[in-house]
Amino acid sequence: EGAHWSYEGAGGPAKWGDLDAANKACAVGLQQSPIDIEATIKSQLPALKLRWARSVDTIVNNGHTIQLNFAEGSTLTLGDVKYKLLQVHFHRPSEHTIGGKNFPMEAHFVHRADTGGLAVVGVLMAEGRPNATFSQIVKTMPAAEGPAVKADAGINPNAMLPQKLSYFRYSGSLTTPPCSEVVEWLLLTDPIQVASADVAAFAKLYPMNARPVQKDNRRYVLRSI
Ligand code: B30
Ligand code: ZN
Repeated sequence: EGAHWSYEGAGGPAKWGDLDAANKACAVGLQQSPIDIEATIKSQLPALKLRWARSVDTIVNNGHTIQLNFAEGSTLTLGDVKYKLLQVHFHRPSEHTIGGKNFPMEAHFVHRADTGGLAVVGVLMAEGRPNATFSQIVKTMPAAEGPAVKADAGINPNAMLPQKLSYFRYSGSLTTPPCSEVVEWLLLTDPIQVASADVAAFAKLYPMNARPVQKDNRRYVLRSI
């Protein structure tokens, strides 16, 4: 686990590019994430075909977030590309901003294709009605950094999706070192609601684990119709 980077101080986002030769993209990449979503282009985009099973395997506090790892068997199909669901993890506050505004949290469902390309489904999290699945995650998350432990079999990733799967799409990067520019970002337009007490419990472990927004350079953001 890359131990030296952080969200504040000497190992903070402004220094990520200098910490390791492998992290050059963090400093010089022109397709970095996250970004502020402002002007978008309405487009006929493929539907997000999410076929997620209750295949959550382990939960881990890895020192920069809480992450749930999935067993084989959950997929995302986008047009004719098929991806496997690997993991979901959380950021606070949201990494993507909408018109300059962030949300209390953001979930990242990370998928990988056989070609190595990643597709991350981002879900913005607003405070409101409790989400039973997120409550279950918060209740069982390890308080200290350590090894992955078996996750509660009841955790259903589908219950952390809004009703409508409209999305913003743009080409970007991992939001953590090495900031590799291999990510097709699929940020859902509609947030989910979670209990403010659950956000507060997450914030006790991770008060701030969001990279600042990056320049869009020559990129456009598409919005599904
Ligand atoms: S994100 O969705 O852009 N925030 C990775 C995947 C998705 C994002 C960021 C990073 C990733 O796979 N990173 C490499 C693996 N990690 C180990 C890990 O899973 O937790 C290596 C590392 O960062 O040092 Cu920590
Ligand atoms: Zn993330």
